[in-house]
Amino acid sequence: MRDTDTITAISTPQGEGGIGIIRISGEEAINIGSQILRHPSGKKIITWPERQVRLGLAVFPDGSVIDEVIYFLFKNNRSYTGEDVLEIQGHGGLQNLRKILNSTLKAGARLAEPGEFTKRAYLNGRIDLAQAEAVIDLIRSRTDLAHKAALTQLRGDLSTVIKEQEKKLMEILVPIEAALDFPEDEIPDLKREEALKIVEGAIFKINELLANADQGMILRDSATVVLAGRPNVGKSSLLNSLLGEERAIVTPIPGTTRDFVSEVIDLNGVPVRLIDTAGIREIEDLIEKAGVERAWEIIKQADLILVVLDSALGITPEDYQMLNQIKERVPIIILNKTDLPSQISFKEIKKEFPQNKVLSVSALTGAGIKELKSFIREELIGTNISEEHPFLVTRLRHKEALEEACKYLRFTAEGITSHLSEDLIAVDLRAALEALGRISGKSVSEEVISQIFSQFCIGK
Ligand SMILES: Nc1nc2c(ncn2[C@@H]2O[C@H](COP(=O)(O)OP(=O)(O)OP(=O)(O)O)[C@@H](O)[C@H]2O)c(=O)[nH]1
Ligand SMILES: [Mg+2]
Repeated sequence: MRDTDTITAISTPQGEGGIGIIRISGEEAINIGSQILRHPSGKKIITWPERQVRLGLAVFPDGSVIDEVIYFLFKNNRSYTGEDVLEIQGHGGLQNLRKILNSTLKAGARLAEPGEFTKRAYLNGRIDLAQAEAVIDLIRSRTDLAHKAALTQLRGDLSTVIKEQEKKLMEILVPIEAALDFPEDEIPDLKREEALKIVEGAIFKINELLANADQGMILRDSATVVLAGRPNVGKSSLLNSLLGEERAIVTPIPGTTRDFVSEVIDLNGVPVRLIDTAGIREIEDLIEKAGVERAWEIIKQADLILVVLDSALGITPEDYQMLNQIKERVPIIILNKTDLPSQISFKEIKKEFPQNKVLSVSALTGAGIKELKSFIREELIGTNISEEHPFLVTRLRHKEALEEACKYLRFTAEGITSHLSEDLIAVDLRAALEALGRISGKSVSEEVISQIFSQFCIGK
């Protein structure tokens, strides 16, 4: 379904600002502009040159003046949406921009839905679905690396790889389908060796993309890292130290943290949601008990668990109990308070927990914190992601489509080698292409599209 009505929205954040932008897109953009814009002299605007910045007045359709503005027009074949787009830059400020917006509505525009400008860009073929998704990822990116990954996708790197593979696979499918549709024509049999090479090449490429999809999703969405342990071991102090600010309350009283505290930190480009939890212990106090239950829920869901121990106190039976309880999650063991005389031998603990990484830090002095940060980063995304050109699959939607494409390509390859009939090979090949088409948006339902664009902000 393609909406053709003309949409309008304030595209800049709502609040005070030097300027604020209103965008109008659709067939009626110029007509609406004629009703709500005037020359600085107050005269009506007759000519609408493309891509030229003009000074003017924003008015209500009855002629009363709202603001002094500049405006410019992009014609449909050279605009973001692929339609006529009129952009009006007024003075930033809620009242002012709302008045201009109201004027566009009175002149016949409809308020845009979230992401509708980008949705139109997609529906009009300006960008594919993966690129549209990259637009919102770029806006939402929280770190430099996440920003670069989104930009790489926006500029079409993922789309290009997918398109290349689709094109090659079509070279196999088209002659098979032609032979099926026109059996009387002389269409040469499938060149099985060549076809197998193409299919195996596609599998290889897709596996390359899948290899770092989990890391890509962490970059886009952040990973959760939880600080867990007995009361008073220094979890909150560690959160503050990693964050570089006094965010969580720290006291010498065990049971200080009740509800969890969560902050996003930027670990050299990797966004990490760090969560400080209530100290785990058997307790009667209802509030603390609720905090402990919540801590367990967070621990269960975290991508990475850091179990903090008080090295000055030694390992207690509660520490052992906790470490054993989450053994299969292989938590990282953090020996804190190493500025004090230690009761824990590093060697011994390594011997007792050979599967777990052990790190020594002091939240108080900051010793070992830098190393802990690099360690968490490496645990989450490894070391082989390009800093300058992070080309990664960053969405579960893409990962699942690639996995499915790969599965059907393997069937296709098996079919080719086991001399399956061409019509059956074509079934698997079509399924693989359908899965790949979901990434670019060629084969997605209206529902998926709506769901993707509903995550956008209004005006984008
Ligand atoms: N010497 C020293 N003291 C520390 C260090 N880290 C924390 N402490 C102290 O240990 C006490 C408890 O610290 P918190 O950060 O509140 O400990 P917690 O694990 O969050 O405690 P709960 O919230 O009760 O679970 C405070 O008095 C801190 O100043 C450290 O590295 N060295
Ligand atoms: Mg605490």
